[in-house]
Amino acid sequence: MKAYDMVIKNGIIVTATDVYKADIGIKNEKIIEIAKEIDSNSAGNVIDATDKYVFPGAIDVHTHLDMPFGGTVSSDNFETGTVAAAYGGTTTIIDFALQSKGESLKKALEIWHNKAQGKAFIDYGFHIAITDMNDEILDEMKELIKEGYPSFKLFMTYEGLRVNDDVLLKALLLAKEEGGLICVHAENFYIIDYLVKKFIREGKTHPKFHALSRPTIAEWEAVSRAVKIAQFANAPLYIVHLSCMEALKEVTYARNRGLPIMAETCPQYLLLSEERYEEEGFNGAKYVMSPPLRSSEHLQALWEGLKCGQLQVVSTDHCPFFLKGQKDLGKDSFDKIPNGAPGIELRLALLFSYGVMTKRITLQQFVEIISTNPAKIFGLYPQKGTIAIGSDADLVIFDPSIERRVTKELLHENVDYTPYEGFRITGLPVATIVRGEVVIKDGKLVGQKGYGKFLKRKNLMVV
Ligand code: DUC
Ligand code: ZN
Ligand code: ZN
Repeated sequence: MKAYDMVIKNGIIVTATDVYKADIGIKNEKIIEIAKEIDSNSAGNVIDATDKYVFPGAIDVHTHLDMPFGGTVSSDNFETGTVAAAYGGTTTIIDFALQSKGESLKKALEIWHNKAQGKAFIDYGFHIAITDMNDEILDEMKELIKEGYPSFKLFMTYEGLRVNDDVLLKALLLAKEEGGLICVHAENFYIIDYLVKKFIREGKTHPKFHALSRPTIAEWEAVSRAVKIAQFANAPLYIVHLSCMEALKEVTYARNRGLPIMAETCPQYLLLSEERYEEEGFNGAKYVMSPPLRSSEHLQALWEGLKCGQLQVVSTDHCPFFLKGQKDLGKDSFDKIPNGAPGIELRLALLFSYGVMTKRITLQQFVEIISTNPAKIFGLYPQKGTIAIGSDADLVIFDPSIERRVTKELLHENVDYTPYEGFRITGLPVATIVRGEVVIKDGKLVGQKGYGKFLKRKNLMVV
């Protein structure tokens, strides 16, 4: 019997705290040894990682695969979406099981488990998006936290999905008591509703009016309100896809006072600005997402927020829709364009190229933001999110010398465009390993459909 199933030789290991050269020995899905030199004669598989970084598998805590939304369904399912994620170095996703009105949370989970079952190439967990709250749902939340579903999302906007402040307060109080975490999509519904109706009345239907109907003050107000309700409840709060500097200031102010407020941003809010909505014809629809893209001063502020640790995570909010056949549901009016954009595959390459290479963040911060913090916040640490003895052998071998220009053809997302077309990237994953199994190697998919397993989560940490 071999001492190791796999040995990764000569790589530069990067964790949230360290950068060092060592070999990694893997057996039965776990890292069992990290040493200067491991004898690879006793290994089933040897991967040479000379001159390459070895990162803990990246964790994307915000994806929408196979999600009914805006009159259609997001175009990546748990097969295509997890393949694209794996190509990009992501080894775990946490997707959203969306409660339908009048249905239980367990029903939502059953539906989402069926969507994922037998399809995923990488590991996955579920947050539960609560759209219809009552006392039974509060009881269900309690149960589900114990069963490995400790995080819940509430929408403060979107007709049909949104909840009022009383629901937010009840959910926060319960999560505080039971060890769960409430996540919010924070935008003010009434400001948006007023502006959307006004623009439509005035015949302003171009995609750019999507952005103009969701000004930063709508996000700022909702983030500010959510933070204050969390403060009253003495509960931790996680703000998803934060996009503007006013909202960041609210988070920073709260954190500086010691409050357990956490926030993520996404590559689109760091790298794409509102001028994109001016692209010719209907092309601005590619960027119709919520919150919308902002002006360049906001992008700058978000990078600062990452650098200073006021933003703890970069996720993708991957929610792809084909430009032809889906986004064009809103050809005649921006409010009918399904909200969302693809991004699951390029998160590491973009953050490495535009964050690490430009020295906006350090290599260790990069790992913290894409893997360690997501694992800690959402109850996967130290099983995932680090390279340590006993942790799952989820690893990304990353070649920092590869240079590419992004084209849609380079990617594996099931959608007909990428918002990052033409972006220059430096560094790409050359191998993605999930629990000791190679899923991607040298640009080829070698993993097995259905290998990805559902993850129960517990022991959430505030970072
Ligand atoms: N925002 C999007 O752009 N798409 C999916 C859901 C969301 O909140
Ligand atoms: Zn959202
Ligand atoms: Zn989302």
